[in-house]
Amino acid sequence: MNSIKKAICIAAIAASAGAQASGTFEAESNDTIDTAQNLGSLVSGSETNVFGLRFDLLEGGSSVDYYKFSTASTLSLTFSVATKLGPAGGNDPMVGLFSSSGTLIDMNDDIDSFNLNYDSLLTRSVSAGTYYVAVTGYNEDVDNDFSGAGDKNWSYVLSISAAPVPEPESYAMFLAGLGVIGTVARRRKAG
Ligand SMILES: [Ca+2]
Ligand SMILES: [Ca+2]
Ligand SMILES: [Ca+2]
Repeated sequence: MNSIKKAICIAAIAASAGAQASGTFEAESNDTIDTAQNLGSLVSGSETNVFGLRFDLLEGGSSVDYYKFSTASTLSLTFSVATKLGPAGGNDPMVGLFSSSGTLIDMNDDIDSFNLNYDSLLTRSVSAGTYYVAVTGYNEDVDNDFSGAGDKNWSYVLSISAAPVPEPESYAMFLAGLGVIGTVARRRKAG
């Protein structure tokens, strides 16, 4: 392992060790944006997990589950919806990110439908503000349907990870740093 790789590894381990993980259970009724469950303010390095249910037999069980959160700065957010049977081709969740006014910003159905992984994964940079994330099931009759129809009768874990979005200056410094390393390496080779 060369020193650059080592430095990157140490940085990655430090970043993961610094993550603040928290967990909670879905609270019914969170079936509309107006009654969304509040997950609070997300900060860089945090990981928020929600254990939720989408079962016919429960009150509100086949509705969309809405969660509300805010961010105080620009963040790169990763939303993952994991079901027990998703990777085995059983359960089929969808995840959607909505603006404070309820407009769908972005969504994901399947991580990899070709390999029968029907769980959901979405990464998106957002500026400071209030947002909603919704979990529902894939509806084979209507594309991107967040009405609550669609696949159901499964439990899920919704995970939201928040990471910083590098500023343009950091990119410039990073590239400058690589340039210096390259120059040193070339000099060493030449010498
Ligand atoms: Ca539910
Ligand atoms: Ca619900
Ligand atoms: Ca899916």
